[in-house]
Amino acid sequence: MSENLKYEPAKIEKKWQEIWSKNGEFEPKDDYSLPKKYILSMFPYPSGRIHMGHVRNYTIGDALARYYRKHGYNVLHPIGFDSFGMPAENAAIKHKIHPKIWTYENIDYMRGELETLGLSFSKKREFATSDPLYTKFEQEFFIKMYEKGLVYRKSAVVNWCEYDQTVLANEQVEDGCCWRCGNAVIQRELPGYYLKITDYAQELLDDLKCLEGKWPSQVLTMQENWIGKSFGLEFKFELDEESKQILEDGEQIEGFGVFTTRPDTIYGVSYAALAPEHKIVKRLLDGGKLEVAKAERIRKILNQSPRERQASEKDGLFLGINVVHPLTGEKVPVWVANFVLADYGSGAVMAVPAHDERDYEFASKFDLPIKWVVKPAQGEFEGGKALTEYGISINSPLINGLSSEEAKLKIIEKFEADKIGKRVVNFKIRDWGISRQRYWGAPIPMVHCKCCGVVPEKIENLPVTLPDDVQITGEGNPLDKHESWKHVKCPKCGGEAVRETDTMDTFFESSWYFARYASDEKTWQERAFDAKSVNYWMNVDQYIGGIEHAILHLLYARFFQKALRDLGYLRDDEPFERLLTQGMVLKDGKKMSKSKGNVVDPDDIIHKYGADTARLFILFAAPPQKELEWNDSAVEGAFRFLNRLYERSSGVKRCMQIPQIAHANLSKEKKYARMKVYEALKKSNDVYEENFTFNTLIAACMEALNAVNAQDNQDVTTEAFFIILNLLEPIVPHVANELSERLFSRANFTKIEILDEVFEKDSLNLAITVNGKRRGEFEAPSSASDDEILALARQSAAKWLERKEIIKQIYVNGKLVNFVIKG
Ligand code: ANZ
Ligand code: ZN
Repeated sequence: MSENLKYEPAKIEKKWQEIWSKNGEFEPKDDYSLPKKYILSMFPYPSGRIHMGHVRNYTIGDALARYYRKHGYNVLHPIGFDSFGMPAENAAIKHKIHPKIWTYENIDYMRGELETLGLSFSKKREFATSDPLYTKFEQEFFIKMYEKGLVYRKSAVVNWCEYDQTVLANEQVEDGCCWRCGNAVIQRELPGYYLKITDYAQELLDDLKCLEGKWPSQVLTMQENWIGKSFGLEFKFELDEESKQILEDGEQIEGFGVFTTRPDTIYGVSYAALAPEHKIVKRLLDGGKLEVAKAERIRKILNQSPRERQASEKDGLFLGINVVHPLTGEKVPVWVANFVLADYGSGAVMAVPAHDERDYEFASKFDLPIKWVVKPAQGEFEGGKALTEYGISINSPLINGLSSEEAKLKIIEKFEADKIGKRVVNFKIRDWGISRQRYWGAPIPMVHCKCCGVVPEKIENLPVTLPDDVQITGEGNPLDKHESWKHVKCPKCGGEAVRETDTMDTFFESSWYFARYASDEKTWQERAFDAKSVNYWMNVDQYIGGIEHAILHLLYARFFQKALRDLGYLRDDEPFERLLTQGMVLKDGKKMSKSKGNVVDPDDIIHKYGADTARLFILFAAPPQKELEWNDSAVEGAFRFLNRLYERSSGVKRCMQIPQIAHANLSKEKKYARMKVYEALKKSNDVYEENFTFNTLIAACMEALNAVNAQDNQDVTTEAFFIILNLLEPIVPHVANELSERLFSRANFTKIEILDEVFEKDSLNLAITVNGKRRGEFEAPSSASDDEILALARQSAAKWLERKEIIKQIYVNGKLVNFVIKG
């Protein structure tokens, strides 16, 4: 063959990308009778350039998509852009560029970058979440949810930066200061819209069971903890008479409720603790019932976010009031404490320092009594800390000797019988506040009317779009200052009204984009989804993304799926059938990041070696779930392998199908080469469909190629190329398609039968044991008779059998020969 077989990635990659694009090879088909696979990598934020994390994410998804396409599936493998959000506004402030322009320029650039990687995305299904057509249906969902009571408006305490005039997410508060301007963050009550994710708490928890074995167990545990279901007792502490008088001022306060998951420890209560926001604390503060210094300390805690309080030392003080223990009648002092959360349970706790760590820390600091009411079920307790495990009740008249489980139920029963408390279930998960005082987001489609109050925009008026002419300074919300946009007619009475100027949390957009891809672009104009196609494609068969989304995004998306199902838009209960969380890309042991200066730019790698090398390295360097350490010489290695593959292909016969080979007649090296090739083939289904250990498949292909290079049979080489190119096509699609076109006219790519004969061994490797002791091994032809094998064994074992009497010789089929000897 005289063809020039120099590997020139730039040339062939461009060529194939154009062919794929021209033929529309990656567009999903509308034939719903075909078996389908929906493969989805999490869509990117258009920050400007793609990074190695993207390359990893999209290469994994692409390999799967290409694999399933080869195997006859109708594949949906879409991409889009999660394009609303803060960075666009920050760019606007810094570079005086409009967020929209910045965003869409970035999208164009990144789309080009993704194309150079040869990713098999559908082009027709691409969208950006800031597109008005996307906003339109997002607002429709918001209104439908509002009408159903799944969206509501309330005032709540939020992190507020006075300087920037905006709410900050917990993640944007650094050491109590605004991450952007550095001013102190305060806690402020602000009205906003909330999504009732708590309505779905139980279902979100229950359905985690269906995901077992299909999602990483770590993610399931994180979601379970976040939902945080617990059951226990709620009861009311009565204030004693004196305390009632202290609080007497307005509406009578008789006592307060507490929630405990450990009613079995009730005899160990040594104080009660209230959240600083508790109404009793407020009453004392407002009534001037506390010393100035005490009031000051409480106000300081009030100004901290829950997160900061959690991070700081336990703090609090005695409030000068007492309650009565419901079982013993003892006097229990009431404290205010920074570790009691205002919005969990009743915002108050019965404190049992002996058996709760936080109560213990607090009691130790303030010298409060510690009463032991549980002992370990087995062994001794060494003390010096709280005994938090379940055990056996002690010092507890009603329940002495019972296990903690039994005691818990017995106390609940008693409280219920006496009508002084009840069994309750609590969830940690909170409703999702989605209001943001920002410009670059989807406007919340609500109108405030003087007469009608809060009114949803009419569906036919959607989308409510952003005005382009705004001043973005970073102070306050530009929408709030845009008079002509803001003032509208009330959708209900036609009177003077004002638009809601808050926009939605961008997690709102990423909570349903996967379902949007499942309808085609013609549907998008008119409806959120086309029922037939969305029911065909959903749910996502394989979702791929970073572990950093283990809770928020994945939980919100699960919630949306269920809420949209109940609104009649979708069918499935869960959006993502299987989830793969990819590990981070590191360099020198650290996450690649601009600030650490250890970034490797994908563009540079593609420019130097081509996309196939980048893809091969990324999938070869580590299993996808594990961290991946960047390694320049391994990149070189990947490149060299592709060169070898390319050069070696000159010895391959051009043909349209796998040559027939008479295996038995081949020499040892040739048989070995075939075995290695078929070993790789045998592995491949598991790799692509089950465990995603692409690295082992690539290694198997490399070994196979080496074995092929060590022999010279053209049929064996041809067969090897046919198979290896098939196996590697999802990973290095440009090289594989190029060679396959030359050698096999791209004839393909059907399922290749695994031939058993290539795994049959010519010779047996047998062990020799003498009196049960292993002495060595020997080789015998597979075709040898038992007698021939024994004869061979005697020869090989001559050293140990010399001048000995053989009493018995036993051949254990295929394994070993044992000699029993005397002397
Ligand atoms: C007494 C007790 C004794 C408790 C004991 C624990 C161990 P989970 O499981 O997370 O639901 N608690 C109740 N409301 C609280 C609030 N608003 N802020 C902070 N802590 C609160 O936790 C329930 C337990 O957390 C409750 O059970 C209560 O302390 C505390 F040996 O009551 B426990
Ligand atoms: Zn009105």
